[in-house]
Amino acid sequence: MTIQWFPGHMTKARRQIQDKLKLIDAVIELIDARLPLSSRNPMIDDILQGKPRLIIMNKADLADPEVTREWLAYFKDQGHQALPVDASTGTGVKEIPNQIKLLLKEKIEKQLAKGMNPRAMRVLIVGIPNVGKSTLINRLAGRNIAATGDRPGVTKGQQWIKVAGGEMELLDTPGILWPKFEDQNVGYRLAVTGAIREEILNVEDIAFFAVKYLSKYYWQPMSERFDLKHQPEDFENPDEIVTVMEEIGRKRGCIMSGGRVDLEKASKVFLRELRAGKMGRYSMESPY
Ligand SMILES: Nc1nc2c(ncn2[C@@H]2O[C@H](COP(=O)(O)OP(=O)(O)OP(=O)(O)O)[C@@H](O)[C@H]2O)c(=O)[nH]1
Ligand SMILES: [Mg+2]
Repeated sequence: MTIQWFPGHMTKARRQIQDKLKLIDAVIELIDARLPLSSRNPMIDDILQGKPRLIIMNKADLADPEVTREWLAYFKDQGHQALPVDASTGTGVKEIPNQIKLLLKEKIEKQLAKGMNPRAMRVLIVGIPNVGKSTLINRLAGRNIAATGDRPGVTKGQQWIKVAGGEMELLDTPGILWPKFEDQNVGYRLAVTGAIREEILNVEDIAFFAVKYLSKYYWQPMSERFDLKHQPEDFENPDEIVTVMEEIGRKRGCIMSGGRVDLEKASKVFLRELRAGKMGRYSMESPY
């Protein structure tokens, strides 16, 4: 993921999706279940121009299931259909064609009433980089079509992929959207989950952000993992958060000559373990 979102790129990405909208019946908007706000495009409603849309909370296997349930209720309240999915193993994927059918119920019924045979539902997958678009396409297709970890934003000739026994057709190239980055916290959340390259932000800052968040909301799994003794009392006090980071560093042997904790190393170790799921499932945004 090396894409830089300059205004020109955004306009191009937007135009590419809007060109494709003419060809399709419905959109699958992929978001990261751990970050349902930060992993969404800020202009998505505007870009999709009222196309029927299914929201898929992907990587649900990594998210806190309780928070995911809250989000599902939230989206329902907003009048959106949403579905938790783990595209990497396929959990929830079978439900997708049914959900799309529900979205297009009226259209399909009209075709039937006219004595027409409903044609395959044509669907476009959209989402920000690294959210799992290629993985989902491959999962739905039951074979490897889209390269995962592929370079985003490269459009080739358009192809339809038949899925769900021919009931549904997917465009083989997903629509790439940009996240909202005016808000620095959005950048940190995306970096914590590994959705954007670490090099863009300072690794100690990313780890600080994560340790602060986990100290507040997921202290138990984090303290168990690193055998931490003292939960911060004031989460807004940076010294208390850095103290936790130092304790983590000591537990992992990240010590410099002179006995001081190597915070950069500690940060890298911590983030690696977090992303590998060693502290269990977590969500970084909740709707309420
Ligand atoms: N744990 C978990 N990992 C997933 C899931 N879906 C995708 N991944 C992983 O997330 C990473 C990115 O997946 P891709 O399918 O390449 O994402 P993409 O949206 O196509 O990314 P770009 O092509 O860069 O825009 C890969 O390492 C996948 O294995 C999921 O549901 N759960
Ligand atoms: Mg891809």
